[in-house]
Amino acid sequence: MTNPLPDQSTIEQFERDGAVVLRGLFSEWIEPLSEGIETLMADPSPLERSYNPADGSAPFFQDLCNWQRIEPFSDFVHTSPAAAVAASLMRSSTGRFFHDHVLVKEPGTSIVTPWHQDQPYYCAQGQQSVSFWIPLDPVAREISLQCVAGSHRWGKLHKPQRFDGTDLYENDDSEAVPDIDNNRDDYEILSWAMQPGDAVAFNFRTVHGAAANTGQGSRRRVFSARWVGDDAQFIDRKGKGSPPFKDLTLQTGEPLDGPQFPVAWRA
Ligand SMILES: O=C(O)CCC(=O)C(=O)O
Repeated sequence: MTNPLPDQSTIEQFERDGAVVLRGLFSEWIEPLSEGIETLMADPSPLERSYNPADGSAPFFQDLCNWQRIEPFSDFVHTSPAAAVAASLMRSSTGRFFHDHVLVKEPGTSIVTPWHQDQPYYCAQGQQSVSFWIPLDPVAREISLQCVAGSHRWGKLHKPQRFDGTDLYENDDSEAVPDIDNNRDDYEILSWAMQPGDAVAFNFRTVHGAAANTGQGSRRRVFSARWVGDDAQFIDRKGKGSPPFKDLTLQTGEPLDGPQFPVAWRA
């Protein structure tokens, strides 16, 4: 492909809004990532956390941290343009992989992805971060990822909750995410109709969510790849975060380094 690196205005948009769409960046990765998701769904990991709606509608499959055992995911981490593009968006001299997350909303599922920020779920802190939300199916704007422009600069981390509304951490008295759905006019909400190969790049602090997959009549498979930059440090959030990284011996404030977090691109 031609030079995949974002231009200056894309980087500035990412910095200003906390989210930007990148068209066609991963077109060559649709087939391998689709194969990877098929392999994963046939043999999910212990971290699988799918939701089966009480109303009997279709499930919302989720699984995390599979890049080391699913070859196409590992290839993506090491050989796709993602690491270099991530570093460029973050203005970092390194693109360090944090983790992968597969999210498949089967047609008809009533599960809404509630508004949230990712950073408080993670054992990572730092300003340099980016998630690539990569749909492998066409996604209508109504059910696409939605991001609140500028929310990564609100200066606070809101209470993380599981997608079923339960608190992630015990005794967490942090502020809940504001009621965005009932006050949509107060916010600039960014969302895009997506084609396979496109990606939304967003900061770990950006407030985001997504509608249920009712009405579209087809699957909404997403491969999400999350990256950190030079300033990434480990943080112990005093609870089982998501993903729950086992076997880490890092202390709060130490660089987020180790075989689980490979540097896939270096200037
Ligand atoms: O795909 C979704 O429904 C939500 C995605 C999300 O929350 C994320 O990638 O952090």
